[in-house]
Amino acid sequence: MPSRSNSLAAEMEAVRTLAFVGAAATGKSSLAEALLYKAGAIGACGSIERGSTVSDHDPLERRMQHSLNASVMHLTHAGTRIHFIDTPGGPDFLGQSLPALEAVETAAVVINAVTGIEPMTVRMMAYAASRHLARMIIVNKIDSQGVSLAGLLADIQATFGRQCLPLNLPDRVGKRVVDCFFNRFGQSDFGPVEAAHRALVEQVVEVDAAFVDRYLEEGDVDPAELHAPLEQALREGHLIPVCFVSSRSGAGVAELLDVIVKLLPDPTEANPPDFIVGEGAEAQPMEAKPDPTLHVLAHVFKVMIDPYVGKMGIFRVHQGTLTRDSQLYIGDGRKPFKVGHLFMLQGKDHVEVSRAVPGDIVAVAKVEEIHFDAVLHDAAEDSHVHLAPLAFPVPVHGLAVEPKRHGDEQRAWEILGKLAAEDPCLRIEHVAATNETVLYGLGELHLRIVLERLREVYRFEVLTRSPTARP
Ligand SMILES: Nc1nc2c(ncn2[C@@H]2O[C@H](COP(=O)(O)OP(=O)(O)OP(=O)(O)O)[C@@H](O)[C@H]2O)c(=O)[nH]1
Ligand SMILES: [Mg+2]
Repeated sequence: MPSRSNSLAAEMEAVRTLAFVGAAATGKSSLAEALLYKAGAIGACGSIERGSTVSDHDPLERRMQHSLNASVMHLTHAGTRIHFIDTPGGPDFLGQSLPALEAVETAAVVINAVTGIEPMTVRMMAYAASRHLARMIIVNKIDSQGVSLAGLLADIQATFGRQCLPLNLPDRVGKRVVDCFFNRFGQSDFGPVEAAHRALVEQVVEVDAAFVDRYLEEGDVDPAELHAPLEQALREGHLIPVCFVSSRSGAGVAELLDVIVKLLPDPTEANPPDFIVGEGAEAQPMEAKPDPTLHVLAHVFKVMIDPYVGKMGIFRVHQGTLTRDSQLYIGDGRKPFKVGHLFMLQGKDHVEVSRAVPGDIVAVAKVEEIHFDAVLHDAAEDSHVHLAPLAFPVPVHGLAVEPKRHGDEQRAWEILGKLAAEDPCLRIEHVAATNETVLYGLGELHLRIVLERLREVYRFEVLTRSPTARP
């Protein structure tokens, strides 16, 4: 009989986490949908055009046909639980996309085969590297006519380095993909598979001198033996795998599920997250251990506030095991809360689960004190643990607002406070000198969406104008 701690460790090692990031309209939400459908997590495959994807569930997202919020989903494939976070690609929504990087082992940067590398591709590759994540590139829309996928791969290598190497190759003009890691035979749209296989194996063995010697002596190494060096290469950024996919035709979707399970890091194989203990200049680095038997450390990377359902805190477990009976402290708060109900999210829906191990992304509802970036823990000694802060862009785009109805100022302040609690890149300030309430966001679109939320979700009307220049 396996002991309880062995079975929890096995459960943790069968968890994968990834965030879909990258430019808008590259097909991240469509890809999330295709993966859910392929894995049997949903019965029908929704589409952006019909406004029926799991990820883009907010009426505003459906109307705009763009994601505006990070959306958390999960599926099971080959006995492995895959948590993934779909993020908005627009630069105005970095307050949603960046925190997703704090909850995952792998940043999957999605590139549109038609438009190629975009400014947001470059930014997200850099953000993910700065958090020491494993990175992979997913080239989507390979069904598109007249695109040069070989040319795009050359662009990717020119921009992000020769370590960007395909794990699979498009074949039959993008109608399917062929594996080039476990397999070395056959043809592809890029020519013989053998060449890509060799490039990949050579890149992986480079991280370990013993494997280099074997490779030179024997001429090849069985890829099944390369798991440990491959994980090391991903951790060190010595390999950035590239996969090809079409979320529309389904080409490469099943293969991507297999890649996630077989090759992407589990919580024990990735670089540890950047935890620190202490405040300000006194803060010291600290390592959370992906060990389900230790005390709990979890990080809230997203907060959702629904006017009817209330607050939901969504967090990633980094250490320890959580159950419904867990009593958790929020940062340096004195009073613990009892978890009660623990959920895994599927877009707007959630399923109750009995426990969560390191790697799991779960949520609790109706805990008022929970806030964005909080660390949840069950040991008093961890009350000063934080995650190293993200380098968010500074919201400098200002708009003065006042309620249409006189006397509603207090309510306006409360509702805006809720919107700001959900969005680390939205700031609200009362400027005493001019007696104005000013919203600061990342751009015009960001603030327009905030105003639409005020109107549609909270049924609250405001008048807006440019903020008065400060005296
Ligand atoms: N031809 C083709 N179109 C696709 C594919 N995947 C997505 N699309 C289309 O591309 C458009 C954008 O898709 P989304 O899934 O919304 O892209 P996104 O990356 O989530 O965009 P943001 O949420 O704005 O960041 C939609 O019209 C999709 O139907 C694909 O594989 N092939
Ligand atoms: Mg989207």
